[in-house]
Amino acid sequence: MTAGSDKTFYVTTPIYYVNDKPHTGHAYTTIACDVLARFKRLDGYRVKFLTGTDEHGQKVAKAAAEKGVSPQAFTDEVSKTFSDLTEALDVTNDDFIRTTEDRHTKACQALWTRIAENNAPDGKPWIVLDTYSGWYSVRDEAYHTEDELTKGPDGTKLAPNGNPVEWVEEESYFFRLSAAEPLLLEYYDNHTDFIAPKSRRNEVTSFVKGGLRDLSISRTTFDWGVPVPGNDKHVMYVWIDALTNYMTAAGYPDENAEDYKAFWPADLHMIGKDIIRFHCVYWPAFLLAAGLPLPKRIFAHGWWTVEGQKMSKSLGNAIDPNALIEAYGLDQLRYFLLREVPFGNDGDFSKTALIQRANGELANEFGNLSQRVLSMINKNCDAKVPTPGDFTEDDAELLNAAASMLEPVREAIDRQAFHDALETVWIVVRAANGYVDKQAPWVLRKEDPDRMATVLYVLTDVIRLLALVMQPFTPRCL
Ligand code: ME8
Repeated sequence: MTAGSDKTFYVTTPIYYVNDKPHTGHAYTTIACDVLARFKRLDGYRVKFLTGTDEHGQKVAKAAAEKGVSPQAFTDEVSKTFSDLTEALDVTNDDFIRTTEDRHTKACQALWTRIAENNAPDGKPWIVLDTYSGWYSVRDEAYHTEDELTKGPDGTKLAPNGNPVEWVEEESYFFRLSAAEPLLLEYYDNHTDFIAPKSRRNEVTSFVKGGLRDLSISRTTFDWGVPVPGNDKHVMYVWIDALTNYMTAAGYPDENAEDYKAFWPADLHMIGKDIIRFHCVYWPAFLLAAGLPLPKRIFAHGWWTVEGQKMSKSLGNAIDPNALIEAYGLDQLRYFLLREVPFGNDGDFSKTALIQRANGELANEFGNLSQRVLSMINKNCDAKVPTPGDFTEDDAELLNAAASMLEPVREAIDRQAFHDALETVWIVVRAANGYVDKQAPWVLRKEDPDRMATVLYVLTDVIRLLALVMQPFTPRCL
């Protein structure tokens, strides 16, 4: 990291539901952000990388009640499973936020107050008190309209993703999301990189064009949440609370805080495609209403299935990343997840594919290249990088390929196209292996030791550059 660098980069994962057991889907998002954070640090940026746990809401209150403990005691215990995961994944987050922290209550209440003080373009306040009646999915902490619901096999009503819903009728504050519609569409139009990939951007735009309903943003039937300022009969709707975490960690509401000035607006919110509506519609609408800067970009990646089925606790097929790390190694898992599927697309997880990538590419291609070169240097060059003679055309070609790899990798990283970055690296790995075979330094050892020294020098330099660029992806073995 460059000390005092004025280039900053702030990247966030979603904050994970505290009472779920971490699985490989969560690990995927976190690893992707870690690669970005590590890459940017190496590239001279001052980085802030945030992850954490989402701890309020009806779902958590219910889970705590089932266990017979207070929600606070419950979250204190289970939040650890996610902070442990960051360690197991060797991720370099700079902060781990828990939404039950005081700093967060302060930020949520300040943001709410600021929105409540403002009027929408129609001259009416953004927040109004009314009554909500409708369907709510506790599992998703999301409201659904009647026409969005589907029917389960036994005739019960279900959310579009199959989760159960319950009827809710209570006094509630509403955020007048409908009044944000033109502001959002204008914002999307003027900021074409705001939502990525492009297919998601189109999806969001057409959703907003289809008309937005006002959003119920407080609840009165339970109290496990941030109290609404000025009316503590209400707690905030958990998504308002959750989304605000990104600003809490940057020091909000202290807009003079060093972190706030350096890191807000965030450069990137990384999310899965399941929570696009919350991040690309609600969150920007809240910030527009508050008159605060919006994050620069939101990238929604695809979804991993396991043998064609959704990865979930209820199906019992959620893959425990710890078990994969134990069986195959962390770097192998990190590499596989980012290499196997173009980032943004869905992927189907299989152990065979993981093994193939790890053995075929990491071990046989890169590992073998390094092993062959380094052991020859060890045996024949006194374990020191040899001094080269004049370079041939083949030498120059390979050196040049390695030296010009960084720019396209950097560009791919900025598009969150990890698969493109890795493919760029692998073109050089393969070229280096081709070069070893052609130059055959083991033959030169006897016939032309000076030429062998040059060949080994060239290869060492190429391996050095490869190792540097791979460090963010596979930080342990390289
Ligand atoms: O949604 N494939 O938390 P969450 C890929 N608390 N990614 C997956 C995945 C899968 N099968 N399953 C989960 C929440 N993910 C809210 C977020 S943010 C202000 C609040 C990843 O614990 C993916 O990134 O359900 C998804 O968006 C996230 O986990 C959902 O985590």
